[in-house]
Amino acid sequence: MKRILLICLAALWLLPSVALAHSTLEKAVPIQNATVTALPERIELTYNTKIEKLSNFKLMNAAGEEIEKDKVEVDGMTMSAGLPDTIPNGIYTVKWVIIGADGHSVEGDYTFTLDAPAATEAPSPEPTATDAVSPTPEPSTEEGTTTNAGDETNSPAAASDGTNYTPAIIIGAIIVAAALVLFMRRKK
Ligand SMILES: [Cu+2]
Repeated sequence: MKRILLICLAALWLLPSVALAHSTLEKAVPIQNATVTALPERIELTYNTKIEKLSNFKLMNAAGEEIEKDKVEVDGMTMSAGLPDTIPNGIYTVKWVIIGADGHSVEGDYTFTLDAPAATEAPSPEPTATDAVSPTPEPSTEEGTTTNAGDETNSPAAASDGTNYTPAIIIGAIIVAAALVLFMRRKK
């Protein structure tokens, strides 16, 4: 009886340490729940133990869409992946699944907020500025393109018509004028 009790006590005493033996996320870049003004080059997750190569993570935006990033590299207690140069401001979730040192699969997630000041806001006024500038050249270029388009479809025919008729009319007029001059001269 005493033995069983001891084993039970030992088991109870051991249970929390077994639970603690699961690998857990210890350090993250960007930091959990942080608001960052610039995106780091890589997301880097460091655990309290070595993690297996199958460990992986995803970066999701607020809409739950996965953000494309480089392949996850696992190195000892850390896994990381390079990020795209720019992603829009917003709340992002890092969803990770690891195979810990004890062979157990552990998953978790955390969020961080990207709030880059000028980098993402500057491009939006610029297009409106160019929009304000472009309307004045645009009509002229539009006219240019429409007349060009018209030339391409109409003027070859019109030009060939013109070159067919006008010289003929001019030549005809010259012939008539010459004939008139000759006729007048003969009459004299
Ligand atoms: Cu475990």
